[in-house]
Amino acid sequence: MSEPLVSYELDGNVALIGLNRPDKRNAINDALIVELRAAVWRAHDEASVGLLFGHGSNFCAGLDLAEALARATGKIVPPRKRRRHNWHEVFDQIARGPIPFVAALHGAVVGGGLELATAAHLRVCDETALFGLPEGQRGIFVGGGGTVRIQRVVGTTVMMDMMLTGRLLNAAEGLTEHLVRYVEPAGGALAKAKALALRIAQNTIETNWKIVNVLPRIQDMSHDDGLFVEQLNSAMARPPEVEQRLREFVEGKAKPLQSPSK
Ligand code: 1HE
Repeated sequence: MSEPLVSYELDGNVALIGLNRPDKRNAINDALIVELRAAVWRAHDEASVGLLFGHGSNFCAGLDLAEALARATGKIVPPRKRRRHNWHEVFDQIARGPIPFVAALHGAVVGGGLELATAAHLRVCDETALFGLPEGQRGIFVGGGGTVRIQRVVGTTVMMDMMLTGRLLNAAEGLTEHLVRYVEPAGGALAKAKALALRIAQNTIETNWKIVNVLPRIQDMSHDDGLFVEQLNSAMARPPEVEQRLREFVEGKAKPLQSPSK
């Protein structure tokens, strides 16, 4: 049997989801999207946090250009279910599903690879990471939610530059432009992402759900509507676990907050 295009492993309550086409730099073809979709849905069912990473020397080289060419020249027809299984659906289920996702990035994080990475809620890279949007050079356009998500992360000025010139940003630039929150030495992104995922998994499932679902929606709202939705969410009935956590703090038994350097 051939290797899966997406690996899946449940480590405690963290779902490790690995793009697994290293010989093609984890380029995303239709078959990979179908497997990624299944992995994300499975993580929703059984994990508290998802972790995306790439096998081999890169996170992801974006759209499979060979398959795109074959499609453009009529050599292959898109699967009938393509519309329902497309990138937007899967990436949105990462970005606005029930659990947070962390992405561990290294090597090429380009085109659709960057779109996938920015669907995750927290991104870590190592020093080998290179971020780019080479769609302009390939004569195509972003199609995995990049205009919505990447533009929001880096701002229009930076995204315009990345798309018009196709220039790559290194890890330090990625940090400056908020593509990542943490930069690790080469080879260190996955371990750091796992540590972050484990920490996030200690939050209540309800609060994590609110963080990843309420924040982006409030960004789309007016000031007034945003405050109203915040109030609704903060006033929502609290499960018993919350009472216990509040009591731990009030009784001086809660763990101190993490120091900023960690
Ligand atoms: C691929 C792809 C791919 C590699 N589709 N096959 N993405 C891009 O424009 C990026 C294209 N890729 C690259 O620029 C480079 O491959 C990398 C910088 C990512 C890595 O370089 P390197 O030297 O390590 O690998 P390589 O020798 O270029 O590639 C190794 C193999 O992977 C080779 O196949 P092989 O059969 O000759 O061994 C490459 O053809 C294959 N490969 N990248 C197909 N992308 C929904 S809209 C989203 C739009 C986009 O994503 S646009 C960005 C597309």
